Amino acid sequence: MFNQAQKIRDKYLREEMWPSIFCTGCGVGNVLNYALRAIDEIGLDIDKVVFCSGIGCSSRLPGYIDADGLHTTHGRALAFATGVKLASPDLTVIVFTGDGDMAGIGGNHFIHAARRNADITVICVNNYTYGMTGGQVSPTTPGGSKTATTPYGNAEQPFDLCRLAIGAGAPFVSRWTVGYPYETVSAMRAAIETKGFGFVELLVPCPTGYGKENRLKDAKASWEWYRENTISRADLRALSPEERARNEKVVVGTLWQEDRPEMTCRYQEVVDEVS
Ligand SMILES: Cc1ncc(C[n+]2csc(CCOP(=O)(O)OP(=O)(O)O)c2C)c(N)n1
Repeated sequence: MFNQAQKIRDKYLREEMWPSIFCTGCGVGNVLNYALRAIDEIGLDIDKVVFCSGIGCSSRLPGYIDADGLHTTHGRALAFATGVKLASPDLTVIVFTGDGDMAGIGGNHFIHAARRNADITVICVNNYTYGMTGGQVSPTTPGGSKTATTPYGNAEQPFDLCRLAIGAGAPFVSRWTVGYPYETVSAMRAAIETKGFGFVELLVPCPTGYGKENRLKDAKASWEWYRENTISRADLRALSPEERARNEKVVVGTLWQEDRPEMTCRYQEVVDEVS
């Protein structure tokens, strides 16, 4: 395990960027670890990978990777990523984004990128809050949760990002928490290997921005909450119909997989037809 961690560090990280900006107990570093392991397992040439991100703690991830990256404007990572893919279809394009970045200010880009189905991988770090700016309510904050801007509890209903992605046309959709390392690495691999819009939502603790308002003040309590409040698809299937109907836990697993025509190929077909 140590050798593997050392290998990932030496091969992919920009050590001059350390220490990271992440707080104690934050799960964003784990997301980076899992993504790099997925890339390593596939055997991608890192010089042929472009990382795109918007603005937020999670969007800082490309800066730690010794590879080409676009740290863009808030909510616009998917527009940049689509442009990179259209201009250079041979590159692997991976987006790191947050729930605020992708589903708040970037919500419209999200649904249209899924609809267009360009061959990009989107890793959305859902920490239920705007972490970087101090823990405000986000489009995924659970109902009733306290945040800096909902001190009496969030009265709104959150987005289910995976259902949104499926509805908009994404051909690969998976959700995990950072407490499932092997499953997350596999899901990231599958998303990268999908010829089209591969979406992985990761539920990630933010003890500083979200946890402190919601009685998950330390890292341990935050991490345990994610384990206790999620259930895998396999475990859900094993329940009786009555238990399944009563389930209130967040379901994790690969939620959707289908083949759909990919955007850059469709464009190439149009070009070939008219030229
Ligand atoms: C146009 C614009 N509006 C607002 C901001 C302020 N801002 C910076 S990060 C951020 C929220 C990021 O939240 P999220 O994407 O969930 O990332 P996290 O920090 O939680 O990882 C906001 C609102 C900005 N930088 N640009």
